[in-house]
This record gives sequence, structure tokens and C-alpha cells, in this order.
Amino acid sequence: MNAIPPPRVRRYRAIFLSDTHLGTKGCRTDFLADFLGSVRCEHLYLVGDILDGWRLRRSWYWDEGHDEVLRLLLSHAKAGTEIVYIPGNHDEMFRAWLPLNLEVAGIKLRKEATHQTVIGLKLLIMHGDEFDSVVRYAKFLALLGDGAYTAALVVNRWFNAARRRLGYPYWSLSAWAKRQVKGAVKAIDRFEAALAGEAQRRGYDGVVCGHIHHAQMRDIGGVLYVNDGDWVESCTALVEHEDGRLELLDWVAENQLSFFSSPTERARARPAPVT
Ligand SMILES: [Mn+2]
Repeated sequence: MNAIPPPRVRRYRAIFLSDTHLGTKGCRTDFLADFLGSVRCEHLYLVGDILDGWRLRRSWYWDEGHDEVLRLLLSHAKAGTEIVYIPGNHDEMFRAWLPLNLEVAGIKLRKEATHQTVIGLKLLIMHGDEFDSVVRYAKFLALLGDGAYTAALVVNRWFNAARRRLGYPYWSLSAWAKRQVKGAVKAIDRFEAALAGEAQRRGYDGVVCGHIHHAQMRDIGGVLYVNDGDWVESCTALVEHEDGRLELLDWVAENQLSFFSSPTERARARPAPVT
């Protein structure tokens, strides 16, 4: 309808994002709304842990930032973007609905998906927690699997609020966990190899997943492994350009945003509405 997009709008063929953990205070809804309002795409894949456990937890958190993200997602669907929502382990309540093959407000609910890039690369899209068993001895990954993660994020926020007052730089919980927890690097390695192996076994050229909050794009034995990261700390997304080029976007680094700004400090001007 609106033929002339605002100058800030970026067009992609496909966007993949995961682990937004909406419904928790940890979600950077300010950055995510900024991102969703700045992009247009034909295909949008929500690769799990988008909504975080509303059925299971007492401390469901929702504010206007979360409203805004939801509104932008629905706007993209309304504007004609094909949206596929793949439930993860934090939004596994939707997995019970998978047999219904639901499409709600233009958003398709699927267990996994296949995306073919414009140059013919066949990608398997899945959240990835299905492979937790192969890395089950990793405490770092176990942490991501349950409520302890949300609790750790609360502590992280308080801790950083104090650091900010004392003039110290931002301290990243997940970066620390990855460094400190013995075997975390090996666990990430095993996770990546398991996902790439699954893609290869099923005849795909690559896999796009999330779950471990560790953005990555690399070749593993001739298979493309991509993890689109998260919107709690890393604020990353995978995009397919119109020419088929795949790129991991780091929204915070690229836009020089500060993790110190509270998600509730939403003074930033909103980009133009999705049309
Ligand atoms: Mn997960």
C-alpha cells in the first residue's frame, strides 16, 4: 500500500530470529521493536522460545514494549509476510497444538520448517532443544532449559544496575557462563555438530536454529550451521538478502545501542509503522 518506504527500512527476503523470551523482563523489547519496525521481508521464521512459559510461571511479565513487539509481528503478517512460528522449550505449550496445523492471524504454527534460499540452498529450521540429550552434561545448557535462566537474568539486571551506578561497564551473564562453566564450549560444539548432522542426514544443505543463545554461522563438515542467537543479550538475527546472501545481524553493535538502557526507557523514536 505504502509504495515509498521510510529511508531506514531494510528489505530482506527472509528473517530468522529466536529466543526473544517475551513475557520475561529479560527480553530486549526496545531493540526488538526497533528491529522489527525497521525491516520488511517475504518470510519471517520465529525459531522458538518466542513467548516464555506463560502457562507455567507465576511471574508473567508484560508491558507496552511487549505489546509493541506483538503488534509489529502481527503487522508484518498483515502486510503479507509469511510468518512461521516454531515452538521451543520455553513455549512448548504450543507444541500440543502442532497436530492442528494452525494458522492464527496469518502466523503458521509448525514443528519445524524448510526454507529454500533464492540461490537454492535448502535449510532446515528448528529450535534445537530436541538435541539437549546429546549435551545433557552441560550445566550451561541445562540452565537455558528451565526457570533458573529467567532467575539468573533477574539477578543479572540488578547486578548491572548496581555496576552502572558505580561506573563499571556492562557485564554479560551469558558470556560469563560460557567462559566459566566447565565444558560449555565443548557442549556448544556438540550441540552444533548434532544439529549439522541432523541436517545432513535429512538431505539439507544447512540448518538454522536457536536455543543456546550463541549466534554463529559456520561450515560443519560441508553443512551450513547457523544459530540466530537471541534477544535477551546478543540481539541478533539471521537475514537472507535479496541475492541469497546470508548474514548474521548484530542489531546492538550495528546501531551502537547500549545494553545499559532499560527496556522501560523507551524514549527512542519509533520507526514508521509496517504497511
Ligand atoms: Mn530453548
